[in-house]
Amino acid sequence: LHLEYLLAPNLATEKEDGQDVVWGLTQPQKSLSPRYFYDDRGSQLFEQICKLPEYYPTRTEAWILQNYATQIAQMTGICELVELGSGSSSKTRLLLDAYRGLGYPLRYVPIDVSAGILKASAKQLLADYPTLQVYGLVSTYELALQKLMPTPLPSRTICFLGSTLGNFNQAQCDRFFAQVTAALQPGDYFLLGIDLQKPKDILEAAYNDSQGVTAEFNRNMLRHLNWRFGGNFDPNLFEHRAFYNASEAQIEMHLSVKRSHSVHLKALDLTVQFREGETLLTEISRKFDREQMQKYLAKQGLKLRQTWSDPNNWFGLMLAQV
Ligand code: AVJ
Repeated sequence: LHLEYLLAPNLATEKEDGQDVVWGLTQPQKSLSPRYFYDDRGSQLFEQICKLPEYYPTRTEAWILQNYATQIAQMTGICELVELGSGSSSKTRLLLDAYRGLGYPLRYVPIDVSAGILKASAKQLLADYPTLQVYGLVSTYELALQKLMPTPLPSRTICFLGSTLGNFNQAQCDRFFAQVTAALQPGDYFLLGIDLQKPKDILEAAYNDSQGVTAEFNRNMLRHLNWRFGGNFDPNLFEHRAFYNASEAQIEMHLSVKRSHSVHLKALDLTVQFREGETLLTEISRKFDREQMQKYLAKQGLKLRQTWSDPNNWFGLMLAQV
């Protein structure tokens, strides 16, 4: 059998895009969706973040997968792997290795808003796993989950790794889980990676790295908006700020405005005033509690089958079943 690789470009509609930008920039606390971090340059910067000494989540989750991927594969049996926010797919390789080791057929559906990184990593995967079938979707999670075709394999596992769930507030979480469970059949699985609560200094260091990569990643969102919506943000007028908000149990990343100025976004017909000292919220990264998450999953109709963690209990990987 030959490898299949299908890319559906621009599934994400531009129309749906701009509206949340207009909304976010006209609220009292200005904000933007973290998915605007991920143009091709942003995805590259994120890959650099994952290798930073201060940024523990990626290597901690990878450690869990290195140790338990075979157990996960044994529990799910033969299944199609759908990955939301697949990026470089480097952690996914640990899962693919486990399924391959058990002699299971490999079918992978990576979903990402960044076409560049999706294409490059799908090509590399096809070269490295000769029996793999890949169906990539360049899309937001919401649209891709609606577009999933029935799988020819006995079941499906939707993977949501890296604690990307932390980007969603409670209302967004509720909506997201409704979309996920709608894309699953009874017996299907959901594999979720979550960053767990831990001392503030460890958390804050992870989002304020000494090399300034996170600061660059944060400001890159403005460059992305400039080319995407014909904007004239000057990234030099914004400073990276990241801190732990303990009462909300979340890291917040802001861009702090150095001096008052206005910004115009042509394609959105929008002019925005920024005051000196005002901040633009670009990301929340929630830190979760295992027991609370288990209860929450149950409320969403997902039965927790197992949780794996690292020796420090810094990160959790949960396998749930519909
Ligand atoms: C990809 C959303 C999990 O919140 O830690 C990394 C993104 N932001 N450094 C995170 C991020 C700043 C990351 N997630």
